[in-house]
Amino acid sequence: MVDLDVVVVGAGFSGIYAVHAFRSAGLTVKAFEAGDGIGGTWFWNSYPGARCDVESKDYSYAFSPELEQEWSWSERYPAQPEILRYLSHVAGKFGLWPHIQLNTRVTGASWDAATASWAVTTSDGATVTARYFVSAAGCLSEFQVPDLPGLDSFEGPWYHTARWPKDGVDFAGKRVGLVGTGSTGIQVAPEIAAVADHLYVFQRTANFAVPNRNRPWEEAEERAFKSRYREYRAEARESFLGVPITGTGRPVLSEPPDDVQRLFTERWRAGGGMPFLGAYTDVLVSQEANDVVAEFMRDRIRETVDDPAVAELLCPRGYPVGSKRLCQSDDYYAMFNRPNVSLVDIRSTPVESVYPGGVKTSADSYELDSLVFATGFDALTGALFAMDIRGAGGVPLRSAWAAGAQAYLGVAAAGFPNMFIITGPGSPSVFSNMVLSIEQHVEWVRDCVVWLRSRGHATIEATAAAQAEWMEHVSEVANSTLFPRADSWYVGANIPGKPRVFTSYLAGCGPYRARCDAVAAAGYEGFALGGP
Ligand code: N01
Repeated sequence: MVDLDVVVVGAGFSGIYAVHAFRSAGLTVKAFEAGDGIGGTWFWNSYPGARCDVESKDYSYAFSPELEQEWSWSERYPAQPEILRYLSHVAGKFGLWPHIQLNTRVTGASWDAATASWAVTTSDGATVTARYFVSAAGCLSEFQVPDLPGLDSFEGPWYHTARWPKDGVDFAGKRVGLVGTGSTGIQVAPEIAAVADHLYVFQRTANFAVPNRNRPWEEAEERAFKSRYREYRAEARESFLGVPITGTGRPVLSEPPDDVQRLFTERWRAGGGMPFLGAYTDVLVSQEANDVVAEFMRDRIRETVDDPAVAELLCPRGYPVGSKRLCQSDDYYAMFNRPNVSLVDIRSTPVESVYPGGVKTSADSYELDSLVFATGFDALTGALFAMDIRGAGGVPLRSAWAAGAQAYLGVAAAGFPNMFIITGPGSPSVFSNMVLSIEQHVEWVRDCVVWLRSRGHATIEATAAAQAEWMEHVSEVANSTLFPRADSWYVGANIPGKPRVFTSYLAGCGPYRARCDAVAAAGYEGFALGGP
């Protein structure tokens, strides 16, 4: 006797929607969530300044027209607390709370061929069995703290942004060191600088950031927008990034330079990364085109930052703009004009150690009261490997993916029957509006399970051949772009020893959806189906 139809790991955007979707299809489902609240990435990353850089109207569920009409976002870009309120509202509205078990981490899952089910173990010592095992554990869940010699000896408190204390941190009067200048570091830095005695930003790699131009969402604007929300969502589904963007449709290199400067200036003033990088067709495929954008952005840094030496240090070099995740901020660069902020170049003078009173680089020592790490995540595979997942024949997922993650359509792995990964490696996932991609995956998996039941199939498993062909295609598309050129978390370069594989599908959300639908329409082509 199997306990449930579906076990879901995690209660972030994907887990919450998965619970709703499976329940609505008449399946029994339970989600296990390690946190003491729902929200996933938005639950854990509660650092000051945490805000989504996809607009609220896009970064929200599309499955319920009633929900999208009744919920009002207060700002163009949603801040972390507002996203959590939204998700709580969703869980309440659709009656999901009874099906989510908080404070419970999934520790392992083993496939049992005899019963065609998964045995899922949890941190409370329980085991539950289910026909289907669905990971909604997130792409950026396993956070990374650098292995700095002497960190244990540091006398002050230190924090990682992905485990921020729920009661907040008071930096007033403190000398704070911040390590990490990615999307997170760039968001948290101005908040710390506003209250701290002094902020030292330890920068290994300078990052490109476009302005947000965040602002309140006015009622009239909201009303007008909501009157055509359905049409907008339909456009989003077919779009490249999961957000409708109007580009020129022309390569930057074919345009008169004055026109290029004018258009970039307009888009810089309007704010937002997607419209900026999406203005021309060749920016992410041609280094020469990319250089035009990069230089435009470096000029904006130079005109914002007063000290030319600091400005030069903040100017990113050595990788194409966009090939590391483009950051967004209205105040990061200007923050370096404050007298209480210093930029420390740890590329040329690396951190050697942490001592009880601070941080020592090869050039200097910095007396600090607190340290903040915004040093990122073991992306895409980290959360999956944190569980002991064993597929057919007891093979661990870690071994199956030792040379790099492999998943057919980014949703199912050969050797792991009846297991699905929401926004897994090989899908557009982190290169798209995540909420849209989550909904697409969850709905595809739900429809698949319903179909299997209607046909009396007890099992489904991606074939090794279909998976290999898909990953080859993923890599071919990636290699036609500039993305694999940067040492980024996109290729696993931030995790020592991780195989360097680019595992996101870059052909766009619309074409990807069409491919998934075609696979389903062909009776789940590329999957082996088992009998009752
Ligand atoms: O992490 P990151 P993140 N010594 O990996 C540095 C999403 N997100 O948390 O580049 C010194 O991007 C590292 O330096 P380097 C978004 O998808 C979205 O900022 O490796 N430095 C880098 O500067 C994003 O991409 C939003 O040289 C070390 C930083 O730490 C993803 O989450 C907001 C180091 C890590 O940057 C992850 O962003 C926040 C070391 N040993 C996050 N190790 C929005 O929607 C690492 N670093 C706005």
